[in-house]
Amino acid sequence: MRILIAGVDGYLGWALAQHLTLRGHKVAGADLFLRRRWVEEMGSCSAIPIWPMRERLEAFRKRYAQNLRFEEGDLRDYAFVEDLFKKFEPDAIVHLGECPSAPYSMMDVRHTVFVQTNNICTTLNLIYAMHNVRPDAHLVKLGTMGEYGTPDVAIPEGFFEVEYRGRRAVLPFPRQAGSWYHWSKVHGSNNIMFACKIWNLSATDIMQGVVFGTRIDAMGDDSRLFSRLDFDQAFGTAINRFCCAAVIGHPLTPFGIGHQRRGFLPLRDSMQCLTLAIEHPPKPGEYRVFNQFEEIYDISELARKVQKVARETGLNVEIKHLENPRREAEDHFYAADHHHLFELGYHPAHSVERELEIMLRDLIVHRDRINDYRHALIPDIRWDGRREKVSFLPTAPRLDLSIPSVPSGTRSFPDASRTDSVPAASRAAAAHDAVDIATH
Ligand code: USQ
Repeated sequence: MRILIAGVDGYLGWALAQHLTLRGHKVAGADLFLRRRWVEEMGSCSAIPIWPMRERLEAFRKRYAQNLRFEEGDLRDYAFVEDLFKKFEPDAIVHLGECPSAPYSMMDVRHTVFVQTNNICTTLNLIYAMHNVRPDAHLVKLGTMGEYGTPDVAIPEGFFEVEYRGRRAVLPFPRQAGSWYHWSKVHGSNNIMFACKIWNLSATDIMQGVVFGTRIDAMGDDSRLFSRLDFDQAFGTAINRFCCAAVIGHPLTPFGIGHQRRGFLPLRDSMQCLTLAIEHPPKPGEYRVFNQFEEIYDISELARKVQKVARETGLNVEIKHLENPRREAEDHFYAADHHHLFELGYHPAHSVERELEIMLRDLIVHRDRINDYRHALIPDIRWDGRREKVSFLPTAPRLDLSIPSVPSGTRSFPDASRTDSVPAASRAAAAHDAVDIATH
């Protein structure tokens, strides 16, 4: 298959180009290197050093015995995008060319407008180029589980059946995003769904959870093939930040009560899932939604996992809760379906602990580099618009036991009613854990 990756220089894009090439696909990529600039703007750097594109391409040629066709350009420029489609004639387009950061989008009006226009515009250009040049191609668009927010009911994969005033219909599940960035993804999803309807395009909208991990097997040992890994407040995701903090002895930082639940998946599984979606395209005119995550965890539980694996690796690190810079539920119901990818043959590669072990080993060698930027671990971008560093909380905040909770590490919820009845004992245990953390 001929696959175009929009945003090939990023955390996911660079790994995916290699994974797909190994599977025998012909890959081309485009990028404007904005991610490199955004992280610099955050006063940080990638924990794993990354090379200029020229060196990356050379290493790629050496390892895979073929060229990765690369074009530098702005996906907001329709002429550039159409030209790319005409030259490469893709069968599938993977859209990773967006600004992926909630905090970055919350900084001020300039950043909000940038993130929304960038993300909406790049998506519109890609769907117009599909319509005009490659109408039979398949768009694989990276959405986010964060489009759904944290509703008090189980989350289906995109659509659900509703009965209202005696009539039934299958409708898109309501989106309740938690940042301007997450809303930009909702707008992108709506635009793609509409394009499929009016132009008979096919698209898979991937609602991906929080990704973590330093490597995929395809990369081998050539450092020029490694993907970036960020740990700053805006571009570092929770587990990646915790692992970078662990190797420099910086406390792990759940925000607030720390019982935010999210779906997580390792980088290597993200590659596997994206590949499954690409290799099993939908029918013409079909807009389908996959929820892409491996397991649901709560942030404090993850911090404890990182702490445990770090201890086994000889690193002692404490967990200290930070004042939450975001406006979000800190302890809430969370259950989501994710059948589609398992039905296509998804097999999680490793346990979370095994993946954490690999990450910590990869990161320890860059300890000095991370330490030089340790200031980037403490957020100052607040959802109320202020720019002011948050403080450590003196003790871990306690759980409010009136809020229904679900067990973590849960995989699939075909029957939503199953998740509603968590025994009070589990909630009490969780509350006990919260107190325990404070004593570490
Ligand atoms: N969190 C902490 N401590 C930290 C960092 C984060 O408690 O040091 C909490 C956040 O408050 C949030 C949760 O962990 O409740 C996840 O935060 P995150 O920064 O790992 O992820 P998020 O901002 O949601 O965004 C990331 C990616 C984004 C992707 C999204 C998937 O940056 O591109 O869309 O994960 S999801 O979260 O499912 O929406």
